[in-house]
Amino acid sequence: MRTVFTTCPLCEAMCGLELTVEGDRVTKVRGDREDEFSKGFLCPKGASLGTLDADPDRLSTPLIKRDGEFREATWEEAFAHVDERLKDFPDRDAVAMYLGNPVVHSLAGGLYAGPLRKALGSRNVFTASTVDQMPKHVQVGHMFGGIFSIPVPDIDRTDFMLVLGADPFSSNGSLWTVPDAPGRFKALQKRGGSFVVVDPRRSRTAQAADQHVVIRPGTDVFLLLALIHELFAQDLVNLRDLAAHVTDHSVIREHVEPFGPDAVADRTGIDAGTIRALARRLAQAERAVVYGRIGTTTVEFGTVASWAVDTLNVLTGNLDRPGGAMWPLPAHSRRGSGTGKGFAIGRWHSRVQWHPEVMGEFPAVTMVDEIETPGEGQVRALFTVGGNPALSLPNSARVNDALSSLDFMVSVDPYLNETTRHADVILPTPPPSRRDHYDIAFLNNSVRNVAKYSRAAIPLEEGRVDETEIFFRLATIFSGLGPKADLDAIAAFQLADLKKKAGADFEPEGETREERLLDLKLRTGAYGVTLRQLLDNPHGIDLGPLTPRLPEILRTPSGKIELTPQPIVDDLPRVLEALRTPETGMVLVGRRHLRTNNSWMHNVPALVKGKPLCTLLVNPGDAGRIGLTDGATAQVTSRIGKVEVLVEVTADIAPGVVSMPHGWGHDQPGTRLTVAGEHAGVNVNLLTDDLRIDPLSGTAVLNGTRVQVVPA
Ligand SMILES: Nc1nc2c(c(=O)[nH]1)N[C@H]1C(S)=C(S)[C@@H](COP(=O)(O)OP(=O)(O)OC[C@H]3O[C@@H](n4cnc5c(=O)[nH]c(N)nc54)[C@H](O)[C@@H]3O)O[C@H]1N2
Ligand SMILES: Nc1nc2c(c(=O)[nH]1)N[C@H]1C(S)=C(S)[C@@H](COP(=O)(O)OP(=O)(O)OC[C@H]3O[C@@H](n4cnc5c(=O)[nH]c(N)nc54)[C@H](O)[C@@H]3O)O[C@H]1N2
Ligand code: SF4
Ligand SMILES: [Mo]
Repeated sequence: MRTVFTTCPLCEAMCGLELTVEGDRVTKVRGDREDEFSKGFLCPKGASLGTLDADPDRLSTPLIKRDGEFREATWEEAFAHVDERLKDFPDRDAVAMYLGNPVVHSLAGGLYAGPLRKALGSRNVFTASTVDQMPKHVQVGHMFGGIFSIPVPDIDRTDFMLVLGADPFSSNGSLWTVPDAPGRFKALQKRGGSFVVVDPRRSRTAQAADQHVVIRPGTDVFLLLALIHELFAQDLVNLRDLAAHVTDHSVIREHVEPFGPDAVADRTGIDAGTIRALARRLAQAERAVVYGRIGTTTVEFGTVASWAVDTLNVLTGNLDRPGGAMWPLPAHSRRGSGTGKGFAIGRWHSRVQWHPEVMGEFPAVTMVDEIETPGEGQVRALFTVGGNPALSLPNSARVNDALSSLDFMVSVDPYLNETTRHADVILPTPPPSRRDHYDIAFLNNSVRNVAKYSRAAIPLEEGRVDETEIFFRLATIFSGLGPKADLDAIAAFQLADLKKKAGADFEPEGETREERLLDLKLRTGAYGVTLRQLLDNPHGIDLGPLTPRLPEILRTPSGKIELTPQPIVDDLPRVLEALRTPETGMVLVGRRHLRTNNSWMHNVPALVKGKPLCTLLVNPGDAGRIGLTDGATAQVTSRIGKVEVLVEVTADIAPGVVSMPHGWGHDQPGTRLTVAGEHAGVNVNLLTDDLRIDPLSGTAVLNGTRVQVVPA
């Protein structure tokens, strides 16, 4: 029996775990109380890591489909098969790749997702970002110059926080790595501060808030613009130390002129007095911060709304300031120079719908167009990597049809699920306990600067292949080096090159290719931390609270924060038109539950037991009018499709709004998900509309779908 300390890779919170390992099994999971960052916090998902790890449905060897049936294969066979079949697709654009959420949660993804995409050399790259946070990348790209320069709420030092379209008590934070978010919100209240939640649903976070502002879905952009309007109207703008770092802020006033509180009250469902008071609270708090997430990004005006969030942080002088919105500085990153080339989209366009590329990818919703539409450059082969587009993309009935029409498909995934059942080859990734961990992505969003590395809690079994090696191997296959290239030699060559570029005069240390790469990044990083130090500190190293980063963080040509980027200004007439278009009728929004993780953890018994989680929340008034009762089945219809779903009548959802979580619908044939199959639920993306996107970022509109609800 051994105790091993590691980091939970399941959500963005980076909780430290204390694992009890007996033989080759994790038999107990506790929050690591000595973890420098999470101090023992643990949620039910983390607690189930041992069960998830040992899930009997988890694939342990590659599968190759022959004559319609999956057969087990060796890794050599699987890679050789992929290499061979790829020769049928000499046009690289005919081979697409979809990268899903778990890719950002692994060292494999952190180090090799970029090289993998590059090696493939196809323009048809899609990721879960365009059903999630792409508006944030685009907005910070335009304003600050760097697509990853997303400031996060410094919750531990703020006095007032305005939260829109996020439920961190359930999601544990997003684009915001904040272990024990509930504890931190409560601490904020305890020290005399407060927070307000804007949400059409009384979420767990809204229940704990000092004020819950109920909003009509999809209208946060109007509320946010009205708040900016009020800062000017009530003479509350106060840039404090930011004045030297921003372009002319006074011009914003004119842009938000049509969006006064009286003009937006009807459309948002929030009275003008509430909006005015909110603006005052925000401006008058000594330290305040605005934070928006899913309800502000997977909506029609996601990029403008995201811009408005950080513009409020600027106009109240709360950007880059303790207690405001601040930029972390991870140990593997270096400080910037303060200027750069800036950011633009549309360096190339998609073949069918002419969507501009954003961060080198096309909107996930258009993957289907590229598969379905004949002609030169048509996608005929697909690699899915840690993604379940068959459930997670809008109009998933169409996605399913498209996947089944492909000539060749490979999935890098531990499960035979709704997506991978369409694959010809499945390359299974090892369970969490078997892999080394360092959070390349989430340290960028962390509420404190910390560093932590942990080696696999249990060594990988003989003959199994780590995800880092799967990525590397595929990259060499894409590069034409064949299925048996000498990875160590290539890695040594790359490391030498990187060493030279970084001007490093030391030999990076580590037991694996990835450790040496990480050691190089760390030692040339902002703090000069070494891999050795991280190995000696299994609870992580605290590098202190976030510190101001202006102007060094900026990468705009002007060396200033661009307050009115042209693409944002150009989108405002569309926002105004929407404001003037009255909207009535029932709309559908999403939600998350603490015991779920998108589509792929419903196979863990402890997480799906008890009351069904996949229900349609209906307000009592609406339920009475429609003739629905608690426990009844409703038929929900949208432009796209029709589903039948279990009803939960509750005053927690606003009138005129229904809510349904995503990631369910595990009743598809040909999968191997025993437990999830018994708790199938219904796929909400049979209703969401693949034609609705935020054009500035290519992000799907997942909230505010128009639906009709009747008894089934
Ligand atoms: N209607 C609606 N739809 C939504 C959302 C919503 O709010 N409403 N949310 C959207 C959001 S925010 C997101 S991020 C997307 C997620 O969309 P996806 O990323 O497409 O889907 P996930 O459900 O995260 O599926 C993850 C896949 O990775 C596999 N996997 C698990 N662990 C590993 C691993 O270690 N390595 C590899 N290679 N694979 C692994 C799982 O088996 C599963 O197949 O869904 C989006 N879809
Ligand atoms: N337990 C759990 N944690 C997760 C995940 C999970 O599936 N389960 N997924 C992870 C992923 S991939 C992500 S991206 C994050 C997301 O993290 P969050 O953004 O915190 O996610 P949600 O819990 O979906 O909260 C979104 C809230 O927005 C509300 N909402 C919907 N439409 C609107 C709108 O138009 N305006 C406003 N103001 N509110 C609206 C919903 O009612 C909901 O309460 O969570 C991550 N963490
Ligand atoms: S909050 Fe997230 S990181 Fe922490 S234990 Fe739960 S799933 Fe893991
Ligand atoms: Mo996400």
